[in-house]
Amino acid sequence: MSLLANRRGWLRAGLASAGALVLGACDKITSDPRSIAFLQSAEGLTRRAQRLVVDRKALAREFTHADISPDFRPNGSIDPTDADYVALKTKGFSDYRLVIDGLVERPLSLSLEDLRQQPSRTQITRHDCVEGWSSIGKWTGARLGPLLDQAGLKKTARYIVFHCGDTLEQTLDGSGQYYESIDLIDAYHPQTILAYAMNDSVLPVSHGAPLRLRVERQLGYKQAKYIMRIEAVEDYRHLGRGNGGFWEDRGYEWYAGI
Ligand SMILES: Nc1nc2c(c(=O)[nH]1)N[C@H]1C(S)=C(S)[C@@H](COP(=O)(O)O)O[C@H]1N2
Ligand SMILES: [Mo]
Repeated sequence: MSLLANRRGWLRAGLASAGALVLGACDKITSDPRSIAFLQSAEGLTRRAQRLVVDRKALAREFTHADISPDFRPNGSIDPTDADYVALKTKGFSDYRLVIDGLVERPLSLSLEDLRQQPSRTQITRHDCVEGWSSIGKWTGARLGPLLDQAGLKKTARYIVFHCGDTLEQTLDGSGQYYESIDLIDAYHPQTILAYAMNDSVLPVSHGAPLRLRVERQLGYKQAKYIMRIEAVEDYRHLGRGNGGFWEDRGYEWYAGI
């Protein structure tokens, strides 16, 4: 089993007991051999899982302008043919509204201009696709955390779901529409943004116009493009085929940490 898969196992174990988690109460575990026995104890397991969750607040590496890939590869949907999306695109996305609803006190409906007025962040990061390629790009967008605070998450909200405008696979039951979900740790991570610009230009259609997610501590398939609606939920099992995302419904891990 790969180190990454193992890490995810640990993390799952940690999240399963998330009710008992106190973020920030992170004890250092050294490479002292005496701590190995501790690690294997039940308490050690909890501490280690907890530490990995705390580590999730760390920033993803950022790069310089010189590192930007001249040919950032577009992948998956690159020009959606869904009628609603085509209608928006034809009008230059002037009718676009991002809806933020679900378990929130104040549902929001935001135009692109509204989104550009929000607290923003720019970052140059590496995108890693599970297919085995990486590209470095510069992203600018509205930080997700402050937007969720404006909407006011209800106490029962545990996940943030991104409903996309593209159907990646034609299925009879509609389960081929792209969607993704993240937890609140990633939603409030400072590098988690709703990007409307890429490499200092308006986000192109191939990369998810008018709005796409950048959640920099995770793999490519979590980076939802063509975001139409953001929904706060308690659980995601009622969506798609129940696993929290288009690719998760086809066998990929829900937590795709890097
Ligand atoms: N809506 C939507 N989002 C998506 C996809 C997609 O097909 N549709 N593909 C995913 C995958 S597998 C990757 S690697 C990245 C590709 O982003 P890019 O086109 O900007 O390279 O988008 C992700 N987000
Ligand atoms: Mo990907």
